Amino acid sequence: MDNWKGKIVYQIWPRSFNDSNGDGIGDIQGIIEKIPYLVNLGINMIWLSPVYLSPNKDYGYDISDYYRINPEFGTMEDFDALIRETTRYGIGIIMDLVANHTSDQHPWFREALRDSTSKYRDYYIFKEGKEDGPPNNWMSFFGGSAWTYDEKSEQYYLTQFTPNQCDLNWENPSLRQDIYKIMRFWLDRGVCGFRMDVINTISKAEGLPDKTPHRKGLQFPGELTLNRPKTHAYLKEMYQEVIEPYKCMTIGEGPLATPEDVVAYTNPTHHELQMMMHFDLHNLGYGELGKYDFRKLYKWRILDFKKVLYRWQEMMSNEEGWTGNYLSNHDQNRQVSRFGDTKTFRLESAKALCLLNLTLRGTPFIYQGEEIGMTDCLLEEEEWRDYEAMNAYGVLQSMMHLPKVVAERIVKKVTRDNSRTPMQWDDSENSGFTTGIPWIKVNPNYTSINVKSDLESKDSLFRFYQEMISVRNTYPVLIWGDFIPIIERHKHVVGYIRKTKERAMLILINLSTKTSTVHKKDIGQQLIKIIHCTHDMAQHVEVEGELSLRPYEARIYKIE
Ligand code: TEU
Ligand code: CA
Repeated sequence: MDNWKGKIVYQIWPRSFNDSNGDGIGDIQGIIEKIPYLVNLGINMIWLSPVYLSPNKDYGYDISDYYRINPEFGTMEDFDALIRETTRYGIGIIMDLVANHTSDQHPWFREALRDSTSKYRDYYIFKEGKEDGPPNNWMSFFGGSAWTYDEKSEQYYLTQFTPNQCDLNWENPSLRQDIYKIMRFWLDRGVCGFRMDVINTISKAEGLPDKTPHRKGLQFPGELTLNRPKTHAYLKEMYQEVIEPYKCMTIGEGPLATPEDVVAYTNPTHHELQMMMHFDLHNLGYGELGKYDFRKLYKWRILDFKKVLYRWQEMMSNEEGWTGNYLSNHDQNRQVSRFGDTKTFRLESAKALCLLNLTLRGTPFIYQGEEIGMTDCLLEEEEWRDYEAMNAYGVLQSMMHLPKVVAERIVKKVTRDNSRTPMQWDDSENSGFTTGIPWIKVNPNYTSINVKSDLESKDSLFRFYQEMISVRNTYPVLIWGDFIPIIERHKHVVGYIRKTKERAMLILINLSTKTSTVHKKDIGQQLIKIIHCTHDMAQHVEVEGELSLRPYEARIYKIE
């Protein structure tokens, strides 16, 4: 089943990709229109963020029917057409499997509420409260208590994300069978596999105990709901029931998973998942309570970035784990805004980050719009759309006692809406995304940053992505090779070697806004031949024994 690991995945967040009928919301026909664009880019797999029926409290991650397509996005016929059309071009689709929770509008949950003796009551996690409130002190991922109150039965139910996303009880074997049934349904329709939403939190500690009870206030449950032994047992069962028989692709989302956890999930001999995404690069500069903990001011040093990167890459390489690598997605800032430079070196830094992602060990994920260097979008309060942001805005003021202006600054900086603004196709009104009123504001920089003008430019980022995809496909060492870090203490340049028995490649990436020098003796390789570079090499002069990299310059060499 290793064939999936060599794929290049493009993530589509459908609501903001392409609107075909002018209602301001991206849809499946809109995706079909853009298949030639994706074929041209060179990707061979699409991760489709949820398109199921959903009341959209968390934009599709709150599912009310796993067997139906949200009418905003189209019909089941549209979906079948998407599968047909992508298959023609050898592009596979992976669906988003959101199986830690359902929407509170899902029939299972409605039945659980209506009749507390129904079998569906045990599909969820209901519990009596304590005298002074919820059953325990767990904090939700989005801030506030992780419990929601049901007045009718005077019990609480667990909601680790929004209060409308009810955690499922994976202890219940019949619930697990229902999840496998959903998976088989979509696999039989022709999807190639699943990206599994927060799959590392499906098992909760027995008895649902308080986290560090001596501390006051809500606590993030941490190991009480993350990466538990039973999660591994459930995944092994899922492997037997669905993954192995269908030979499907599986990528787990693993917030707060450590390299050790990811090896446990993904080492092929364990029969669980093929790959997992971790959050450690994205969490750089966050305080210990997560992204709305602003105490480190979201600052990070290249050396910190390298340390995290090297630790993960080396561990996966040595222990046969496998990561899905990404620098942005629908939950994170745009990558040039987060890890690059949007002022002077937008294109250069976008290329450097592309070269990084496409030369790492693991499977690269490209998030819609990153191939043209889209940036974060400044949104005013009335333009915010995401629950997480709006909730955090309140929590920062009420619980952390921050003045409104400061809370507002923080939200604007880290809100997920930053990366959810519409795809910028051209410089016509609404960036060519819709002929109607877009559901969320279009980034005003669409007049200069858009697909059309990028393709017309001699410095096209899209073409750089094409080239890097083809370099990766030409040199399998970039996919399968071991990862060996070099120049570990260099303050600006990320350096590593990818190596198999047959071949070795050297990668150097200047992540800084300054020209930086690498001494040839420090890389320990004499005969190197350049394969690809973010910058024009023609008039570049280098001193004997040194490699000098311009701001955000990145290069791949073949080691002879
Ligand atoms: O994300 C899980 C997750 O860890 C995030 O909620 C993260 O804490 C947050 O985005 C940081 O800003 C997945 C989905 O990708 C996300 O869109 C959903 O909201 C969430 O699960 C719940 O389904
Ligand atoms: Ca539409």
